[in-house]
Amino acid sequence: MADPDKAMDSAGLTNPRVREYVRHWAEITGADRIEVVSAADDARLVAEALDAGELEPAGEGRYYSRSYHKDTARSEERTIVATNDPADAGQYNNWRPASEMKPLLEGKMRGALVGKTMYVIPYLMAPPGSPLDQFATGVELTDTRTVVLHMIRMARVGVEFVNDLADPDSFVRAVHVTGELESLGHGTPDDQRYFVTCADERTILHFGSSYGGNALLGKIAHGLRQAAYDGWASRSFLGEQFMLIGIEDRQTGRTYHVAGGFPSASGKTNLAMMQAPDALGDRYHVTFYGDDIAWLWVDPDSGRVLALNPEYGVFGVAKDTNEATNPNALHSVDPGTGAIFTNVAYNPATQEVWWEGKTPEPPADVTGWLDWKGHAIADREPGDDAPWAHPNSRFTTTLANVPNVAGDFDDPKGVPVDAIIFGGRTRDREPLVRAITDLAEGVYDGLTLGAEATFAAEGVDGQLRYDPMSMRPFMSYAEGEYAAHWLRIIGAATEQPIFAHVNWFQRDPDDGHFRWPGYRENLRPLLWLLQLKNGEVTGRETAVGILPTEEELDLTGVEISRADLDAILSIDVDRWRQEMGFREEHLKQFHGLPDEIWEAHRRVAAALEAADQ
Ligand code: GTP
Ligand code: SPV
Ligand code: MN
Repeated sequence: MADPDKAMDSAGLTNPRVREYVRHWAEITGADRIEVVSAADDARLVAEALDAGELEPAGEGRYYSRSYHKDTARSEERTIVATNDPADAGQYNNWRPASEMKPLLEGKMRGALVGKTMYVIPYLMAPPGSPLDQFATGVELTDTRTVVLHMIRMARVGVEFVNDLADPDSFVRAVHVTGELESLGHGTPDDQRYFVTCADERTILHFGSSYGGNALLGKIAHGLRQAAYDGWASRSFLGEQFMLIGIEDRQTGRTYHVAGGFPSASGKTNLAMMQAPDALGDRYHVTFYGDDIAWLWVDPDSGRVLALNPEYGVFGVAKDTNEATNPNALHSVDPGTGAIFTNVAYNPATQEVWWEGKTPEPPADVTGWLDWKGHAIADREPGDDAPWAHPNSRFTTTLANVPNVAGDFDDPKGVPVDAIIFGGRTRDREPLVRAITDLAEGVYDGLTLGAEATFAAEGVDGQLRYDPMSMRPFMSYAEGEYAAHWLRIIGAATEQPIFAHVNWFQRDPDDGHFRWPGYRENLRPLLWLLQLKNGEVTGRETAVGILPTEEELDLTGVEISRADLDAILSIDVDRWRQEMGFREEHLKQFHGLPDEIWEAHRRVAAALEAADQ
């Protein structure tokens, strides 16, 4: 067994409570070696991972990794929030008593690191010095070197973040064990995987995966689930699955900030890395603050809602990322960036990577190419058109590599939020944008956010899989309380952000094409929204919010048909009336939902009843 004190002494880790925690888990896991890591260890760890075959070279200063084939995404059904109060159980958080889950996980982790190294990763989820610092510190313990390398890219890592805590005990205890992936019974009744956040004890215990959201505990488990819980328990902030951008208007010299919740794989990274369309690029510039998580609070001095991105990097979807859709994403993983690609296609001879949509066609010469499972493309049976890359293949890169990163992305004081938007993949009914000026209606809109059910067979036709504020997989306490907390936090601002629902994904029912070109063009409805907030345009009132008129929306250079434009700028009253029934059922599941939310629902329903066809 390792000597934890020796490892911590030599790394200069002095926080007595962290030392106690490391000793405790070193004993339970039986680790042979302990290594305390800092960001400065990156080059050495990369070299070790290359040597061990855990990473492969992907061109100058870039790396490739392949997962176990059943371990390629978060597993919502194996994810649990455990606390000591049954009242914390909600519709989506999969609540269990902490007294049941802690011993179970401890049992799985006991002896799991015999013969292995336990890496100790002290981290900070926030730019240092922010008003939310007390919620941002954590120490992840992991048995997996590539998890360390991802954490160094995705969070600020080093002993300096834990040594001088005002309260030495105020850090999240985040324990991760990958285990023996082949023998975990993925998807069987005997599934051994457990991803547990013991929220009221600020302890995270994840067993059975080395995939991003399951293994980089600073990100999803701490940055979202734990932060959402802490923000509520302390009545002080919101932790949300939000992107965060700046929009600079060079003509007026003003910069606006927009935060937005979109369910997983619904366009946050793409929106945050957006390049203004050519026709607007001289005047507007979009800057990147964050693409997956934002923490929001109210500044008592200015009365504004402020937001920051607690992360230090991007863990982005590779599929369909190309020069046209998202040049900034492509250049954020250029040679020399230290980027890591996971589960894309790889050519060891040329060290190239490829994914569906990177180019219109896959490389014509398939010599040397391996699909994401490591099988040679050249050996495929004729007609085998399985994707080369896993649909959830990802790239990992630090924020500083993102070409449009905001100059002040590292500023701990946060940025004032002008607008909060929600959007999901909705093939009909939802227009391009509808603005909402009332707080309760904005929160109601977030709570009824949804995306198309992935499998038609699972859902009622036209019914969404609701994903409140895009937090369904990350919800850590009961939804009624969650809604009340939103009203409380944003309601404390003296300058309210404007709300909006956006939809880039409406389709033509006949041939299925996207009615709106999306990607870079998405700036246009956002500019309209900010003009509406400034009183520069008035829009058109409807039962479900204010829509832009065609004249108000700057469409210079957009190629869109008359039929498509009419469809995305109008309301289908019949479909909306049907939707209100689904929403009612959805909201009824939440106990303790504030009256303001029900009143908002009834106002919208009544307006729809009164609306013309
Ligand atoms: P997570 O990292 O899972 O939280 O996802 P995300 O919300 O950041 O989604 P991301 O930006 O990675 O986009 C997911 C997929 O949606 C990608 O394949 C994109 O190409 C596609 N996508 C993003 N924006 C648009 C758009 O405006 N229009 C269309 N048609 N597709 C888009
Ligand atoms: C998501 O799934 O929403 C992500 C990626 O942002 S991860 O949670 O890491 O899978
Ligand atoms: Mn996400």
